[in-house]
Amino acid sequence: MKKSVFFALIISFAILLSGCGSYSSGQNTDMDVQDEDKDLIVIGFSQVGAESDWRKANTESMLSTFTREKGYDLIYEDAQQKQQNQITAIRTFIQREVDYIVLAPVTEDGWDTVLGEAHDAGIPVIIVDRQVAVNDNDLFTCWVGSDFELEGRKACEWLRSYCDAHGIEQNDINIVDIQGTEGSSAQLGRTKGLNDAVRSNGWNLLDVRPGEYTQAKGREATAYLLQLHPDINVVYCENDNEAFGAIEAIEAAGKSVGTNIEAGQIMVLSFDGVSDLAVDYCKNGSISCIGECNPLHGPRVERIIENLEAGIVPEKFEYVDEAILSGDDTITNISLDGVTYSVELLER
Ligand code: GZL
Repeated sequence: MKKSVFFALIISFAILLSGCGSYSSGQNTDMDVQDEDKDLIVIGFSQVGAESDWRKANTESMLSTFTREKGYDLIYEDAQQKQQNQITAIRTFIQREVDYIVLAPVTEDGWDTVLGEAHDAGIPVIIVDRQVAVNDNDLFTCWVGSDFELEGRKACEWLRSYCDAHGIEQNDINIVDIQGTEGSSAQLGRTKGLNDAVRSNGWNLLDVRPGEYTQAKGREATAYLLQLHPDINVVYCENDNEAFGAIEAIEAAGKSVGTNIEAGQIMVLSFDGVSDLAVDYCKNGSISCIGECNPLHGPRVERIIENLEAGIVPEKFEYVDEAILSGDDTITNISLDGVTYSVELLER
């Protein structure tokens, strides 16, 4: 038996025992690699976890793209939001001598050493979704994902425009930020988008609490802030699952969610727009505006790998285009830096 297969089995059992999810679309976890398996492109995919609807859709996009029938053996590892599990998975991929590593990094920092090991092993690393902050960008081949700061700026520009259209004074906005996973690109970008808008529009940023992109933490954080700040009129949730929790907390506090903040409703802003529930909430006004965050990176990564297989160098950074969603027709488009973005009206 090949030494690499033996090591793979030992490490795979260790990973399974550690509670991480593990999956392989190919058959090379068998003791002997089948002849036809030798032609498969082996991809090690380290995913953040399964913390949100967005993440599950992102995982599904990858699993449904990289199938054995299409010539791939995808080895998928769910890190359960722990960077150390991702580092362990990457080292496993290196030892299994995969052809490509795809990393969806939980946070930006802490990748130099292990990406250096992959680089030394000559394995191309494709970063998806959130970014990595490394001393040498040659440690990864390319990145594909969202412009998170632009997502935040667009949602805030929608709010600013909505206030103007309804005669609401900008300095009457009392907003709190339910942040995503601390140190992740999505959190850093969406938070910066909000903080810049607070300064330029004269809003009152009353408080900030971690929501970790989950419904439970979103509910807990919002309930806590409602007790501290009874004058909140906007809750800025850094993803939909936090927004679902925030809506529960607002309603449990005897208040109502909606766009009519002049009448005492609390407006909820959010990001992703992936689940039917989020779309329904947007249609009925429970969520006033969603900054779309597109999770379907599977085909994008496949195109990158096809290009690499053909010797074509991919773009170093590839940003995906994303919309602004609302069930309220007050604002039909917004402009930022001379670029106009239409608001996609979700009809009830
Ligand atoms: C954004 C992604 C974020 C989503 C959350 O691309 O990293 O992580 O907005 C997810 O829903 O948990």
